Amino acid sequence: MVIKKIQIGENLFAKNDEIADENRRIFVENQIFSINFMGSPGSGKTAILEKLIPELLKFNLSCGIIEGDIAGTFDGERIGRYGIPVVQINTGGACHLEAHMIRKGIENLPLSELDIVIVENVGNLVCPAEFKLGVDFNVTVTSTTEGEEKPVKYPLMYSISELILLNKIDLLGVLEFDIESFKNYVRRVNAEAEIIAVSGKTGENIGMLTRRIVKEAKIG
Ligand SMILES: Nc1nc2c(ncn2[C@@H]2O[C@H](COP(=O)(O)OP(=O)(O)O)[C@@H](O)[C@H]2O)c(=O)[nH]1
Ligand SMILES: [Mg+2]
Repeated sequence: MVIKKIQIGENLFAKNDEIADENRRIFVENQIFSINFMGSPGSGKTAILEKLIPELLKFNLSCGIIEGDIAGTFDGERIGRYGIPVVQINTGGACHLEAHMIRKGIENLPLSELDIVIVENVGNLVCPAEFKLGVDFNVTVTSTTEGEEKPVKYPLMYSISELILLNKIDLLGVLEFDIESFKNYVRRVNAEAEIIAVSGKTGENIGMLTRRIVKEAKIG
């Protein structure tokens, strides 16, 4: 019997990378700075975007958002209230966005009018990190309620991120979460990434996050 071996994983990633490279070219051609927000469900990705978007608008940077969820339009509706273009993508079961889904998002955004495109990936601490999307900048959103050690338990996402946001710092008083210990765990998997502690509820340090994004957007 002849056995035919098919490397599904490799093919899948190669095709994805090809589309991701094309996405990147489209972003560059349109002079758009593109960001991918990743993190667990409930870490506060949408809440941070809700605080960040008005701040970016104050810098006259126009934003478009691609919302990724397995199902539903909750987050698209939350972001839509800010009067900016939003595309909601439902993966129908997949735990992550892939490059071809971002392409669909891009096709449905007014790219020539935008300076920044922010993707909110499907809430998951593993899968989204495995699929390149073709963006400039990866952000992991993690929150104080998740525990300090998550960077070493789920290293890939933290290791590919340029920026790590520690969210829900307004809850520090009621949690046993040690920020220094969290930063040390991050350093074990990523020596370079900047870490900014924020609150998507009170808006604490969203100014710092905004300045970092504005700086990157101007360079990029
Ligand atoms: N106390 C507190 N709650 C937050 C903060 N950020 C988000 N939340 C809450 O956490 C829950 C999940 O937030 P959401 O933005 O939907 O998270 P996502 O799934 O990562 O997009 C919601 O109930 C938010 O109100 C924060 O900084 N502090
Ligand atoms: Mg969300």
